[in-house]
Amino acid sequence: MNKILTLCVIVEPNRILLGMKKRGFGAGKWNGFGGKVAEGESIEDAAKREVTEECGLTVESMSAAGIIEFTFEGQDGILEVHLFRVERWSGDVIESEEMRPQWFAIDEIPYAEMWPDDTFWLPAFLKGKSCNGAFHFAPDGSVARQMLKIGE
Ligand code: 6U4
Repeated sequence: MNKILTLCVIVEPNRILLGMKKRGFGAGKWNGFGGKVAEGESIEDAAKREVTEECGLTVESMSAAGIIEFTFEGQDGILEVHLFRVERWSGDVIESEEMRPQWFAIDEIPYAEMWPDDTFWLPAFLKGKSCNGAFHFAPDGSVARQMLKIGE
């Protein structure tokens, strides 16, 4: 079964806000903000809710920036992750029980401590492109197969 997830990237011209996931899926990795879409909730509302829950900010405007599907060797199901570029936000960054947020300079993104697919799509995303694709993970957590279509 497909699980629908959101991933919001909060980015300024020279820096990006990432969160250190403290528990659950992806713990120990720096990531954008997002999570599962709740029943009856729109994907956009879910994305905005997760940003506020995880780092305290309120999304004022964002745009859809692609969909990436993740599959895992030996596991059924697809994670369908909807990417959003957060363009305007308000409020103060606060640490949550789930995430420790931190700003990183664009040339100091900690790719080695992120999901390994991020090295494929995040550089294009940061140039304002949309990213659609699929990544299949090997049991050791590496990317076994991938395809990516970079848009405008
Ligand atoms: P709970 O613990 O149920 O509250 P929830 O916050 O709803 O969890 P969670 O933490 O499972 O959802 O969300 C996972 C987050 O990780 C989503 O933002 C999508 C993101 N994600 C999943 N796989 C990813 C991958 N391979 N690369 C990436 N982000 C990924 O960059």
